[in-house]
Amino acid sequence: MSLEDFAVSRRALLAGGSTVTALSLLGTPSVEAATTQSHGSDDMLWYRHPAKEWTEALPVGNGRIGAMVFGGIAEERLQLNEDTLWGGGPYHPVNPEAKAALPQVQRLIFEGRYDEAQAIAKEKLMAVPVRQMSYQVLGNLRVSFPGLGEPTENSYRRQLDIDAACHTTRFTADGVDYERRVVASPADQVIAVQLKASRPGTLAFDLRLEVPQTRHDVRTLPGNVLLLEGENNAQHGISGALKFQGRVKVIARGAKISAAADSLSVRGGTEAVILIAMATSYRNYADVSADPDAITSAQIAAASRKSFRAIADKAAEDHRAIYRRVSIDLGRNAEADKSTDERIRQSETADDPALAALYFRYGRYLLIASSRPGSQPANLQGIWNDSVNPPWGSKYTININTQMNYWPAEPAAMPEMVEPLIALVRDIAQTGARMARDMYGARGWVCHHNTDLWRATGPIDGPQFGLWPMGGAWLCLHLWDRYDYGRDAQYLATVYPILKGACEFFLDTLVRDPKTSWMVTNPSLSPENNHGHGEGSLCAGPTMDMQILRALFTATAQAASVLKTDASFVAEIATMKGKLIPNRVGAEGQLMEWKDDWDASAKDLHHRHVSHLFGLFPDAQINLDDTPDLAAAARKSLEIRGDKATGWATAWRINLWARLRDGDHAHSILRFLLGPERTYPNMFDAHPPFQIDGNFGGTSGVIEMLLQSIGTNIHLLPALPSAWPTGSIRGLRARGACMVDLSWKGGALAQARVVSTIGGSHEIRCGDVRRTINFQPGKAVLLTGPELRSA
Ligand code: FUC
Repeated sequence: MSLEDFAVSRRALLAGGSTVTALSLLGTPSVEAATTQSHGSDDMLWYRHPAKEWTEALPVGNGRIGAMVFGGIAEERLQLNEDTLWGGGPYHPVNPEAKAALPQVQRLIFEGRYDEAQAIAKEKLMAVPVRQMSYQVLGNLRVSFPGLGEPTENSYRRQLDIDAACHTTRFTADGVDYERRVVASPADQVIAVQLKASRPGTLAFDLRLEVPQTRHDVRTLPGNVLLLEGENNAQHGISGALKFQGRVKVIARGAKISAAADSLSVRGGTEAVILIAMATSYRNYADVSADPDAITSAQIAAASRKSFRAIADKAAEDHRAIYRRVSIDLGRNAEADKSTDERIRQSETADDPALAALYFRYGRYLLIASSRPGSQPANLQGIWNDSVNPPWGSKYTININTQMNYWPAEPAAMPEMVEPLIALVRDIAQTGARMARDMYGARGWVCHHNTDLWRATGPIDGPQFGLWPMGGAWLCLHLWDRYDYGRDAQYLATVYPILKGACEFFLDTLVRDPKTSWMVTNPSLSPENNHGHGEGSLCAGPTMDMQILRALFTATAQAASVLKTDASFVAEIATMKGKLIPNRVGAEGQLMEWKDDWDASAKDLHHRHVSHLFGLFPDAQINLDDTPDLAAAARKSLEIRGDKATGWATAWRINLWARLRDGDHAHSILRFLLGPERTYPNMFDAHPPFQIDGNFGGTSGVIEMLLQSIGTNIHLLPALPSAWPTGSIRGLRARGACMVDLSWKGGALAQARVVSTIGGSHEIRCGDVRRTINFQPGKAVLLTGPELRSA
C-alpha cells in the first residue's frame, strides 16, 4: 500500500465504516463464515472483585482505540489509548559517520576483535538518536459515583465477553441493581459506555479526565462534552509533532447534567451513555497534518445519533464476523466454572483443559481488538498501555516480538488483522531504503531490531542489541505467508517489490568470510545473546541470519515464479543462497547458533532467545522428515536452553516442541505459561512485565499442537498432548487456501474435514498415515479415523 493508500484506509477507518470488508483490497481469502458452535460461558473472563491493579483490568479495543476497564464500584476507571499517540515526530535516525566506519567494524569482527568492534560500532554506527520513540497513554476517564454503598454480598461480577466484545460490571447496592457495559466499536470508532440503575432517579455520577501527558488542557463544552486537547512530548531530542484530542460526551435523558470547568456531573435518571472519541494529527510517518478536532467531532456527532444498543450490537457483529470463524474444544470439567483469576492461580496443579482453550480464544480476541485494517499493528502491549514511559517503549521489537504477535493470524483465520503489519512493512521499505543507502551504501532496504510509529529503521539501544540487519527481512516472511495461506496473486504483486528490495540489500551487503569463504552478514548478532568471546554479541554470519536469508530468498523466488517475473534476479538469489552457511551440528550435538561452535561458551546457556531455532519454527527448513539430524540437534539445543523463560520465550518453546511432535512436552510448557508467573489475572502475558507477544505465541502453540501446515503437507494432530484426549477445532487455515476442521476422541483422530478454495494436491498426514489428495476447488474432503478413511 502506498502512503496515499494508507492515508485513504486510515481516513476511512477514522470516519467509521466496516473496516473488515474494505480489506478485500488486500486479497482476503474466502474464509468461510461463522461456525454454529455455541458461544457462552466458555467465551468469558470473569471476576468477583473489581481490578485493583492494571493487570487485573480487562481490555476492549477496536484496533485503533482501546480501554482497560477496572470494573470499580464507587469509581470506574477507563484507561484510554489511541494507537498513534507516540512521542516525537517524523525523523530519519541515520548516523552520518556510519558508512565510513563500517569496513573497520567488519574487519575487526573477522579478526575476532569483538570488543574493539563493539566500541567503534557504539560510537559510529548506532542510530541518532540511539533510542526510538515510545507509545503513550492518553489518559484515564474517571467516573465516580458519590454516595454509592457497598454491594450486597455475592452480587458483584465483572466480565469480558470475548465473543460479544463487551465488558459488563453488575452488582446490587442499597437494593438497586447496577449494570455498566463498555464496548469499543470498529464501525463507529468510539468507545461507548452504558450505565444503568434499576430504580428511577438513582443514577448519579461525576466524570473527569486524568491526563499524564504534560502538554494538555481539559475543559467542558456546551452539549455535555468534556474535551481534552494536547500535544505529545519530545523524546530523545526529537520534537513532539502531534496534536491529540479526547472527546467525551454524556447522554442521559431524564437526568440533570451540569458542567464545571473540567468535569461533568449527572444526577437522576436510570440510564446514561458515555461516548469517547480519540484521535491525533498523525496521517503517516511523514505527515502529521490530520485534524483531531474534526475527526473526534464527527465521530461523536455520528455515534450520538445511535442508541448504545445499536453501537454495541454492531460492534459485536463486526467482532463475531472474525471471532466465530474458529471454535475450539479441548475438554471441560468443573474447573471451568471458577472465576478466571482462580483458574490461573491453580492452573499448574489443577487439570483445566478449558483454560488452554480460553487462552487460545483470548489470543484471537486480543488480535482482533488490537490490529484492524487501517490501525497501527499490535505493538509490545497490543494497544493497551498506561504509561508515558512503558517497558521497551511499547513499540515494535522485530527480532521476535512483533513477528510473534502475528503467528496465529493466518492459521487461526484472521488474515485481515495482518493488514496493519503489511502497511508497516510498506512504510519501512521506504524509510529503510534511505537507511540502506546512507548507512550501508546499499540498494534495497533494511530495518534493524526495532521500529516505531515514525518507521525508524536504524540500529538502536546498543550494538549488542540493535546492530542486527534482519528485522525487515523476517517481517517479509509475513507478507509471503499472507499470500501462501490466501493465494491472492494480485496482492502478491503489490508486495513483491518489497521482498525484492529486502533481497537486494543483502546481495549488496553480504561479505565473504575470509576463513570459510561463506557469504555472511557482518556486523550482526544472534539476538541478543552474548557468545562469550568478548563483552557483547557482535559477530558475522550467525545461524539465524542464514536461516532468515534462506527463507527470504526462497519466498522471493516463489513469488517471482507465481508472478512470472524476474528470472535473472531469481538466478542471482539462488546463487547467493548456495553460498550461505548451512545449518550445522556442534560439539554438544546441538544446532550451532553461530558460525563458530560457540554455544557452550555463551554467557547464558539458558538465554531466552532461541534465535537459531527459527529454522524449526516459525520456518520449517529444519523438520523431522527432511532433516532429522538437524531436528535432533535442535532438540538438543532446546534441552540445553531449558523450558522456562520470559513470557514470549516460553511461548516460542511451546511451538518448537510441537514441531518436534512432542505434545506432552509442549503441553507442560503451556501449563507454565498459563500459570500465575507468566499470566496475570487478566490473562495478559507476563514477560514480566506485561508483553502481549506471549499471548499470541501461546495461541500459536495450541495451533501447532493440533495442526501443522508446511509446504503442501497438512499434518493433523502432530503433537496432541495426553491432557487433551477428546476435543475439536474448527475453522483453521492451512497453506494453499485450505480450511481444516478436526475432531478427536481417545487421543486419536475422529474426523477431519479439509477443503481448499483453489484446489490442488496436498499430503494429509496423521501419525504415520499419509494420503495424497487432489482437491477440487471448494469441495470438502472428509477423512475418518487415524487411518484417514474417505467417507
Ligand atoms: C527483546 C527481548 C526482551 C524484550 C524486548 C521487548 O529485546 O530480548 O526480552 O522482549 O525485546
